[in-house]
Amino acid sequence: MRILHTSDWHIGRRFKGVDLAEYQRRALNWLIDVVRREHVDVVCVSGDVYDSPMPSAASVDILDDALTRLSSIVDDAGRPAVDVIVTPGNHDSARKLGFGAHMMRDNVHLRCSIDDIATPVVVTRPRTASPAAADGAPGENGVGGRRGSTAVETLAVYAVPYLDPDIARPTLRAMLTDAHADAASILRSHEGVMGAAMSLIRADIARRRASNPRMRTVMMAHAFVSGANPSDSERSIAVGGVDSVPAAMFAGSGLDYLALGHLHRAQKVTIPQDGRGAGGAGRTPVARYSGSLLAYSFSEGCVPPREGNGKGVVIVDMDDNHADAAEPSIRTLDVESGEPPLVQLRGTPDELLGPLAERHARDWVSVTVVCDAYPHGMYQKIDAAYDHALEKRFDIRRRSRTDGGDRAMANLHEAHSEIDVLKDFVRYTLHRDPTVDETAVLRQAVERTLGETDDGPVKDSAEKSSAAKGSATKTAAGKPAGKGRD
Ligand SMILES: [Mn+2]
Repeated sequence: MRILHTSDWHIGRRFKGVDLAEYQRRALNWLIDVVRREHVDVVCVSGDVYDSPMPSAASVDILDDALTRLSSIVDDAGRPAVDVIVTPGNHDSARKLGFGAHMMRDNVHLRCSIDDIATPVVVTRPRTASPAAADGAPGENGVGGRRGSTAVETLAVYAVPYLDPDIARPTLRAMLTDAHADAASILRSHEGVMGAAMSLIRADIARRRASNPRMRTVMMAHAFVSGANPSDSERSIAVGGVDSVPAAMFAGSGLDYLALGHLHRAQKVTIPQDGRGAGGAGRTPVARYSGSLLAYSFSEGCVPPREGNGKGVVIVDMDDNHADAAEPSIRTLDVESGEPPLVQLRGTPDELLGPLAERHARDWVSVTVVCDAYPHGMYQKIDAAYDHALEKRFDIRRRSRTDGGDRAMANLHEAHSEIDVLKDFVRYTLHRDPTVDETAVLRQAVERTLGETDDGPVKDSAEKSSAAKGSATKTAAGKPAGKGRD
């Protein structure tokens, strides 16, 4: 059985104002080609399909097109060759992504409901590797099965949508109660709800393996498994300050492969053996994050920079010729999205406008200018030197060491007026007092800003400001010594 594991498509995502739809379309075209070329049996999309719970019409079109084409791939006999399994992530609306799930083609599985987590998608295929093994246990005639063939291998895919602790807890509690398991102890945490899900899934795996010891298992989950390495483009899912589930939870679960989504960097996750692994059904899975389809933050650029930013999908091969199953074999393939290299550049104005600009003129760059003082016209020069300077920053260094270490940018306690704060800021950044001209500009800006506030036409604000004056008067009256004494 060949599985393609991918996640975090984030269809509809923009990057620093750039629409990524074109690159997402190219990446999915490539993915569909891979599925066809590599004779993939099952495609697992582990969450964050869309970037938003309210995807645009254009985003819905992209997913519709991908699912239609994937599910239309046929084998030599003209039968559907691919099962596509999709689960929602923390960016998706499970309800909306799951719309029409029951009416989809038999080989399209939108698994968006918590009720289904312990009911796997069962995929069967004719056994290919070893014809001699055909005397084994007949596989279940599940979805996508080849009817009439008893020489089948069976894969059970548990599809776990992103489990929000507050939303998932009541449902999981009811499911555990139905299963006569301990339902009282689900903590309000990712560990709590994933632990509950795992206890239901473990029990189901053990039950199915009892009748079909050769059955292979995959679990899709959208979660932050502790020990893994995040990037800058995942949205935090912390609850009570904790955002992760311990990797040890999956030890001895009976799973063969854990297809993770959520973290955008592709990586293997080590599941520690904790002793629970002993016993027939209790194998410990190989676990991986496939990573996102495209790079969605500068922190995901690769070294050396290259098109597609090293994003990949995972190809997992498992045969079931032995009940004492070997570890699945894993390959990763680079996504061909055409996404330009994402590059973070840092240097002096000369470096940035010289050699670095030559090398990275067409890349998508984040530029940090290191200098003593704000160089005149630098924004425009950067834009002239680079086609896509998507981020521009300045790291202004102090000119002399006698300036006094960690001087504050502005001292709000001692400032008497807005202009004092601005003058402090000029001293902090340029290490000198503002000139007369500069002071005039600053004063003008302050007056204009204050004027705009005062001109506010709303009666409310007049009342508020008089109320504020009132309280200020009271405070002053209460502290006749005035400011500076407390
Ligand atoms: Mn994501």
